[in-house]
Amino acid sequence: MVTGLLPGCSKDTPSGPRIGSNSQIVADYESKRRAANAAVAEVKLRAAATDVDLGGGVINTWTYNGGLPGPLIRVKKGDVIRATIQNDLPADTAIHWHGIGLRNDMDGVPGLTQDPIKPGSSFTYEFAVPDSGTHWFHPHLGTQLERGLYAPLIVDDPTEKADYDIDTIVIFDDWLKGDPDATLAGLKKNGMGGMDMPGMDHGSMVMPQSDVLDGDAADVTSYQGMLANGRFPTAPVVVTCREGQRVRLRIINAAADTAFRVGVPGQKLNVTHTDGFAVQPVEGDAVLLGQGERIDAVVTVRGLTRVIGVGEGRSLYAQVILLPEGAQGPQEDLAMAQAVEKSTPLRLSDFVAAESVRLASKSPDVTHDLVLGGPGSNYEWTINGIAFDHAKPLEGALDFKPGQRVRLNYKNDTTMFHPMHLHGHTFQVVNNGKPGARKDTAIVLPKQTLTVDFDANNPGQWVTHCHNVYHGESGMMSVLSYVES
Ligand SMILES: [Cu+2]
Repeated sequence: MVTGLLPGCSKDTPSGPRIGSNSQIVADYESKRRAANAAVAEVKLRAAATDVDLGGGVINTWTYNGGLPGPLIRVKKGDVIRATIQNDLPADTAIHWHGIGLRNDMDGVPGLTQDPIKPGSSFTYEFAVPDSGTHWFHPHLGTQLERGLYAPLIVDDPTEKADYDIDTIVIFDDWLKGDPDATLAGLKKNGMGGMDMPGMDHGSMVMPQSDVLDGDAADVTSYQGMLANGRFPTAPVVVTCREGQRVRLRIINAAADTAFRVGVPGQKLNVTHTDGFAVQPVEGDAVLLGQGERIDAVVTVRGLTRVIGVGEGRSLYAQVILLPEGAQGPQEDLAMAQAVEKSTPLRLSDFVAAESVRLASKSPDVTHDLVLGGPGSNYEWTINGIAFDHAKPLEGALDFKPGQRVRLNYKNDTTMFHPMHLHGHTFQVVNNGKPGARKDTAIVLPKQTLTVDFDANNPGQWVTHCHNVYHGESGMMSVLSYVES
């Protein structure tokens, strides 16, 4: 932990012209990253309002290609993705490729890395995919993620040793009652305190609390239920398996305002990856996923096997069922969900990057502090005292040069946890001075500091922000900018 520095400043901060997303330097790095014979995956996406069956009623919401989740994109490490998105929404949009160390001008941050894609128009993203893992994509704009615009992006590494029989993607989400923009407007109008629906009386309402999150678990209480792969727990997705099969679960938290405690009752999870990067395998009864985080874990099919995610502080759950042929059982089991709710999840400090993906040992060239603050009287959430303004994104930007080892200290000065995400890079958590997990999103607990290191090997301008959609949209976002050496 670094002390004695002004928030956001570092005595070793470099200066020089900033490298924007349209810089030739960004294109040059992509040329080096992209092999001449790289396979190109052609993807067609359409964002539009569609009817979706959540297994508890059909609703009309915004989706990719009519599905919730949207369509899986699956490629190999080193491939190129060429994805054309047709925007048939009544609003601007863009796509952020969460977890991919891609070229900066394809990162999908309107106002910083591209112009928004207007209704009725299309845009083609094209980028090389340098790293394998369990990733996903979604808009980085307003509350659109909360409406259901998200989908998995799996990058396989053909050289990886596979110690499992099949893999299954499990995406957890929280499903709001009502309109996300009205919910955000209600939060801004009423400030803090869970007054999420205009006109609703929250006088006696207890806000969600979580022991493993050290306090407040959420800001919005008006959730209809939790979803796994787009379904409520009463009508879950059932994956047909064979008894005894080892299943690699690729678990993604796509929720806006909910952390999930995920477990498989009756057995341990053998965690192999955090945010797509290998860790030294570790076993636990459950894992905790903040918004935007992913975990890969191997389990064994033993009769009807439930993958359960309980929304922290909500007493609501969702599940995917692994079902051997011929096995039967109740679709719902509240006792099983309660067992997961009471289980002890692995902590961030339990994970250590595998040797193969560990950063070279090196002391930081530049250190930046990011003090997380809020909420203000109009529900502003801040980094270093600044609520991010899309009209002037570089206000408070933090600089470094290509090739530098950068250290970030996320200092949480609030009473709530924040799942902080960094675009375009996978950092390495610093655990009491020792190497921790490689991740791109990590929970910063209230009144705690999370220290992470990364190598500045992907020039451009990248946001780091809270992946609680309501916090990110209310200002908890900042730009990290490369400057020319
Ligand atoms: Cu936050």
